[in-house]
Amino acid sequence: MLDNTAYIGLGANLGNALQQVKDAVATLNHIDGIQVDAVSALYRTAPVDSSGDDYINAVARLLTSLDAGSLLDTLLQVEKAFGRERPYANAPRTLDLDLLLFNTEQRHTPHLTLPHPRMHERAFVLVPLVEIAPDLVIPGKGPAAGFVESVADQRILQLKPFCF
Ligand code: PH2
Ligand code: MG
Ligand code: MG
Repeated sequence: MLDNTAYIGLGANLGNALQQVKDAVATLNHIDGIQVDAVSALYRTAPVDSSGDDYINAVARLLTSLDAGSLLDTLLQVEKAFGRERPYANAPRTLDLDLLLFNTEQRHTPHLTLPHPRMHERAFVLVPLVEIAPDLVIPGKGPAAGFVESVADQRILQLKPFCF
């Protein structure tokens, strides 16, 4: 049963970033125990605490039978399959899949912090997230929409609706 609801952030700024983000959504939807329930538009965004080209970002809502740890492992496997390398922190990447929210879980472990600790500070997460979940509340923080104004200085451009 797909009893859990997760939100993930997708990002890429190396190779054919736009195609990789689209292909990643299709790949996730094909995995047993994961169903992609909604995807935001694709966005072009300025790198935040990072270098290289502009990013392509999106946010997806997943329904899943996996627990948070297994979902995280799966996301890391998909990143690897898309050629992800980690030469240094926040290096340009072919694909980044971040677990933002898992149900209303709050946890802080060495491998996984929920909600994602910086999600409320980043336009490239908040804007696509609020697009697909306007009333979403970030556990321990408050309504996601309430943070959008505070990231208005971060450049983000909606590219096109996502079809999958
Ligand atoms: N991801 C980061 C760091 N900076 N900037 C943008 N615009 N988009 C990202 O996905 C991104 C970032 C760390 O994962
Ligand atoms: Mg990231
Ligand atoms: Mg990541």
